[in-house]
Amino acid sequence: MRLICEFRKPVETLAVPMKKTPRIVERIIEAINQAETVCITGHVRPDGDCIGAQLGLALALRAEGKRVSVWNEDRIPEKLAFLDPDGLLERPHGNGDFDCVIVVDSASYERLGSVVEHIKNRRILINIDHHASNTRFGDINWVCTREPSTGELVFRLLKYARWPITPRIADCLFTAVSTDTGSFQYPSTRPTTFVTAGELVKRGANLGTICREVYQSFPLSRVKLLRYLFSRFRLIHKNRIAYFWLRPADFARSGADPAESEGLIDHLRAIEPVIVACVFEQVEPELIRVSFRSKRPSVDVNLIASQFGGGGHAAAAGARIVGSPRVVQRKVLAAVRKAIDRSN
Ligand SMILES: [Mn+2]
Repeated sequence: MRLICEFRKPVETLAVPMKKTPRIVERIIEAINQAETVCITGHVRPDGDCIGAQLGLALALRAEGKRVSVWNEDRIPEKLAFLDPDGLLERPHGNGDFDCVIVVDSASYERLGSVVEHIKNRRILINIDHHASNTRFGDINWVCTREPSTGELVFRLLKYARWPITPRIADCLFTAVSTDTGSFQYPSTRPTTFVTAGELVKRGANLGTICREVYQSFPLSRVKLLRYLFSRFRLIHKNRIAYFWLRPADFARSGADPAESEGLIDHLRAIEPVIVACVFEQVEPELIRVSFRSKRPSVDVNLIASQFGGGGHAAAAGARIVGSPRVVQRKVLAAVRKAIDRSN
């Protein structure tokens, strides 16, 4: 028995195998090393992956002596506020003179929203992302679509650069990896995702706090949104399409912040016969935000969203569509029906 134990691989070898640093990552490290001022930014309505990747990278670069700004058009969602006790995240302001701007988790430059107005005076733009629909808008583009989260890419960047991963950074990156894999449930989750998560826990990620804040606590206002969802959602196409309209009045009546609509769609997706779930949200009278989730691998919602100028992943995507609610709904649901009928 003793022998068997000795021949077992020690835990250390579980580490994500680090081959020679890829050329693209070398170039990113070089660019960061040469910069004194860095801006780290992400997409509008930031999610756990975006915020976690931004803050994790920001903390690492601060420790390296960089002057770092972290900018998003929208505020940090309440449930992620525990990741930013010092308020590193700010709204964009001024005409930032940055040596280097790093964009994380954003499929296109437009996804940065109003941030683009404030980062024009930059020397270099680095794009780190995992969306299939990424438009390669940076001077350096590290787009790795096999990776289920941008947080995992940032983790690898830190390891390649040998920048220390502190417990706080581990919290940020674990949150990123965990939220973008639906807590390691989406099929995008890979064996290495668990290894990365394990390494982050080893480096001090506080699972108890993260799970309590991110998954096990909701403001009452969000529960009210859920009540609207369950009382008003519609099923069509032999119950294979579920959809729901979030109206401005719903936010007003529930007191919810628009960020709290994040994840509502998963409750529609979970209904048994549903293949595609859609949530329509009226952002402005003639501007509709549509989110899509697909449960069938042959129904690629990234393709559906891109017909309307949006994008994302095969199983989760979104678009912002100009038009009246009635017209947008008709066009979108027609596209979804078509995609389902063509699939097997
Ligand atoms: Mn992401």
